[in-house]
Amino acid sequence: MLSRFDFPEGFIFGAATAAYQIEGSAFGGCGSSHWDTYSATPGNVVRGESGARACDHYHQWPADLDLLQAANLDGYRFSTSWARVMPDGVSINPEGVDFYDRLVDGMLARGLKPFQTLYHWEMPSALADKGGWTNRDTCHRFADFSEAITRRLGDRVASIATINEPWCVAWLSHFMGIHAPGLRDIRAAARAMHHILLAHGLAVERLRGMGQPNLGIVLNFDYAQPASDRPEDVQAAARWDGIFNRWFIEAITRQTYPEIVLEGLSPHMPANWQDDMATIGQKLDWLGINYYTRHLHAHDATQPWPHLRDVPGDRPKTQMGWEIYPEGLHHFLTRMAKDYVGDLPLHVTENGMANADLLEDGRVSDQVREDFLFSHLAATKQAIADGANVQGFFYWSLLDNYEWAEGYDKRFGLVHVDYDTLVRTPKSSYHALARALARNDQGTAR
Ligand code: IFM
Repeated sequence: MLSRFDFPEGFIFGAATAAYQIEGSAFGGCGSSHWDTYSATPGNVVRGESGARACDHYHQWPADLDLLQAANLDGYRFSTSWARVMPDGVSINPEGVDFYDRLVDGMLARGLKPFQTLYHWEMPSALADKGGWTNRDTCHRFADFSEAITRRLGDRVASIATINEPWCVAWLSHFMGIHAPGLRDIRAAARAMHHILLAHGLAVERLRGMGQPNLGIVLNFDYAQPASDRPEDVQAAARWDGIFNRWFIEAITRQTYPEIVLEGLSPHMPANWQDDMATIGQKLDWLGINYYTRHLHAHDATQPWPHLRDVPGDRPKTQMGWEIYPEGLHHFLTRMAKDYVGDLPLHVTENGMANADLLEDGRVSDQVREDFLFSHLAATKQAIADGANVQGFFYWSLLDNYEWAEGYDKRFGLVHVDYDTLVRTPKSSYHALARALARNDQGTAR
């Protein structure tokens, strides 16, 4: 079994959450976001569930931070909701900013390094009404938000990520229609694919100008393999790889978009998009990598571009139906280092699994999550040995929480949450991780 001492000195072990998924959007003067309205529309979310109460972290945050500390974690990846900080998208809600101020101080008091994410999907409804990410102006409003919250927290956070998972923000939400705002429109998708990157670039430019250190972005990656060795399927996997895995990192590191994706998106891109590429290509201080699974792809001539059909793989699957494939994490850590970012610090900012966990006699036994976690830690360790400069690993998620379109059905937490009583129960995976991260009294060895 791996332990903290199998990783370089100073490696950060943490857990991650996001505001809408845990806080409760009905409290503290939080404004309406597109997730409040998307979930209020029949058919979008399992049982029409929303983040109105979620895990009530807005009130229970001290106990939740205690759980992080008791697990011997070094850092906490959290997000600051745009709709809570700026309920109408432009003016500040002092109560919201005060909440995050207390939260960050609470982390520091417990020896936890705060890793902040600026956008984990709470687009204020007032800005969604104006087109959200299809509207270029939203990028400038996002830079304003980034500046406002950083003026309050920037002196105490360890790092800031601009956007969480731009692929989900743009493609999943505007092309596949699975997340808010639920569009299935290639033109909206092309605009969002570009504007989310422009928002990132403008925010980095603004924060860098304020002297803020440790700026990065969190990209998600999906291991794309062809369903067969037929050339059409090989090309299909390459298209998916382009849309998911290359579009964002190539824009940031090379100031270009992959040709294989422009083949489909070019006619729908916003005018003069090329002029934004220098802004998008701001220097990063670190890169966050979220990794969960792989997909197999086949060519589907019956569908318009990108002509794709998923084919089920043969590995065991999580409660989400996602294949467990730790080799993919090693692939992306070493690929990012080799092809794109060299020695830039990398963090595994999310990795975890949903499981149909059962609370029995006050305990949750989730051996399958322990195996998942330690196999992905082993893949990370191997990537470090193979030259990737990985400096942190954050498990998704600390708590069972609101899994977006899946509502509260899918449990990703190290800690079980009873959604009726809100009682938290650490699972066996939590205890296994805490043991692996324990130090002795001198803080150096067990
Ligand atoms: O719950 C999400 C999180 O908000 C973003 N990354 C993937 C997780 C699991 O689906």
